[in-house]
Amino acid sequence: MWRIVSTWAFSLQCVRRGAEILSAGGKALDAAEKGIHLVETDPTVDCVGRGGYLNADGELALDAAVMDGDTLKMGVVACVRGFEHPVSIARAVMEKTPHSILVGPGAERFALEQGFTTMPDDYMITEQARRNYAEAKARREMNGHDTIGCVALDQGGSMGAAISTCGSNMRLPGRVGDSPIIGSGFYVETGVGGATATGWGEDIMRTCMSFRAVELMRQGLTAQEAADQVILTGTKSLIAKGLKPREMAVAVMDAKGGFGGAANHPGYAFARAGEGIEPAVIEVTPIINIREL
Ligand code: SD4
Repeated sequence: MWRIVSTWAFSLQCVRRGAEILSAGGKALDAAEKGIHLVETDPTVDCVGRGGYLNADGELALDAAVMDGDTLKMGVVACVRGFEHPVSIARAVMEKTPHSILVGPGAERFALEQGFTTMPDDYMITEQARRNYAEAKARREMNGHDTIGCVALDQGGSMGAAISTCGSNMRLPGRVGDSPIIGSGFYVETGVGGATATGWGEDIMRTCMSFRAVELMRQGLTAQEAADQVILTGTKSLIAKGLKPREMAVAVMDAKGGFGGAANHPGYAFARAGEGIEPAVIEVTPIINIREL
């Protein structure tokens, strides 16, 4: 039995690629990483890799992570510039170093040493990204959606997770969101489950959303129950502290291959596939709607 789930409708391409790998007997982490490659390269996805949102200095700095559910090892890179596949640099951090996280110039130097090639700005930064930047700058506004996070379960029963993002439009240079933060943007443990988050990183980090979803599955909740609960309680916790919650959403999978997705806003969907389950996008009805609070 194999399964794969990932955030947002545009990740159907990731799920399809992952499904090919998993159905042929490939590993969970390979499916998640190789699926995410397609989205990192796709210039139309505006919050991942090439074509992603620019920071306040007009630079494209990327964050990514991988986690191996068998070993609980992870690899993370943050604020790397000029590389098409930060998710694979993150995997090299996990596999080739004694560390878990490399950031900025150190991560870029490591990537070059590992043989990753840099890509020029005129390939990585699209005209649309420059237009988004100019508009957001004029409005002095930070915005942004569309991180890809992916959890996979392979035929050997192993689980893996991976995530890749540029973060929000007009973020301060050096800003890192939830995506590459263990337990916030991603978490997976073979035999228990995996989760990945998307949305307003500062809020997702406050509630350690992905780790909490996995802990709920350890207690016996299904993926869908865990997804609903972390979004609901996370949103309510922020309200109880006097904060105005921003958009948050998750894609979750339990160790039995059950899928879950939840959001605190309309418009979220996740993609999923599995043995005997055709790749498809599942629209999510918000479990709580911040726009109506
Ligand atoms: C971040 N959570 O950097 C990411 C952005 C995101 O959908 O998920 N957008 O805060």
